[in-house]
Amino acid sequence: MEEKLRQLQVEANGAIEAAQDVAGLEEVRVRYLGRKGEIADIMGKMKDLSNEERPLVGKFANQLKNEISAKLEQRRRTLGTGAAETEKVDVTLPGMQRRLGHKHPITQTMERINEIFLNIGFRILEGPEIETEFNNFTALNIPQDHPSRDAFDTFYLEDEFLLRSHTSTVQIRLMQKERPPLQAIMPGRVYRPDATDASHSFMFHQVEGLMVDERVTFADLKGALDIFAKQMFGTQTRVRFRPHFFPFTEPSAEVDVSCIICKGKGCRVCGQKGWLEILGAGSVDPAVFKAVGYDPRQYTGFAFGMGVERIAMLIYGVDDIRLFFENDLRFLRQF
Ligand code: 2NM
Repeated sequence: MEEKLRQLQVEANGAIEAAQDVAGLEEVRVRYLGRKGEIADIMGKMKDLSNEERPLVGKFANQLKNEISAKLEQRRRTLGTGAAETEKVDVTLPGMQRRLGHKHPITQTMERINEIFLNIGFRILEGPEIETEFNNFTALNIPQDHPSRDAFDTFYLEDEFLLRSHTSTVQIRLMQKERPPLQAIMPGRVYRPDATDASHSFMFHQVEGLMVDERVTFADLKGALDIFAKQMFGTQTRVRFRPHFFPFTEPSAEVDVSCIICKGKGCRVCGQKGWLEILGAGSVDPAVFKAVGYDPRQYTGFAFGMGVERIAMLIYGVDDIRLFFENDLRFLRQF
């Protein structure tokens, strides 16, 4: 019986080496190690052996089982990674395409706005989102009883602090720190406790701008915004100023551009008007200059502000502001 086991050892080793694929190896395993295989057969016949012989043959049979198992495993690995059927490298296949990430559409829109103003001499400035009542309201000539100051329109924090409701706060900081000539834009996040719907979000982005020097006029404002509108929305774009009131500018205007969808003919996006409101603007009110310690007889200036989400929605044809903030990649990948 020992002789028979030695013979099996030689046979099994040969069969393992001869196997050409994983299926062939499996056949070898079944033939030698299977429940009705050669080794099981010998184990079954061990009851006929003498008491002296039985443990010796049993030990040898077990060793052989382990040996065959190990050799099968080893061979399976060489077949698996070698020149056999799996994992062949085909160098003629195209490379793996990696999907590149990209900037959020709001970031892209804000950077485009920034770039246009940078090109006509404006600096880009940022400031903190937690601000004082003075910087957010008082210095901007917003009266104590103005509705924008109440808790339905502003997020108040502890003490005198709040979440800024516009980036004009950065303009106040700039004017307190430096003297004219000044030319800067202020991009950033602002916060208002509006109920969320398709066109309102409690957090959105603004770009505001400021120019202050001796003899800056409303004509300079019109020139700057005309350049902006043509570069942002296309060279055929027209700009229209409608009189309005803001506490921080005098005179003030709401600024429309000819509809970027219908070019002014009237469509669903512009509500058949042919114009889209995109900006507020005006000449800086003398009261603002006084609040920051400038002499309003020496300096004049203009300021403007726009909402980045609104512009992105117009450019990309998005009809719900909430889509920008849900982080749904199926939406964001389109931009
Ligand atoms: C707007 C519209 C009009 C504005 C004015 C000032 C400052 F500091 F010069 F007084 N900052 N921002 C302004 C003017 C902002 O946003 C719709």
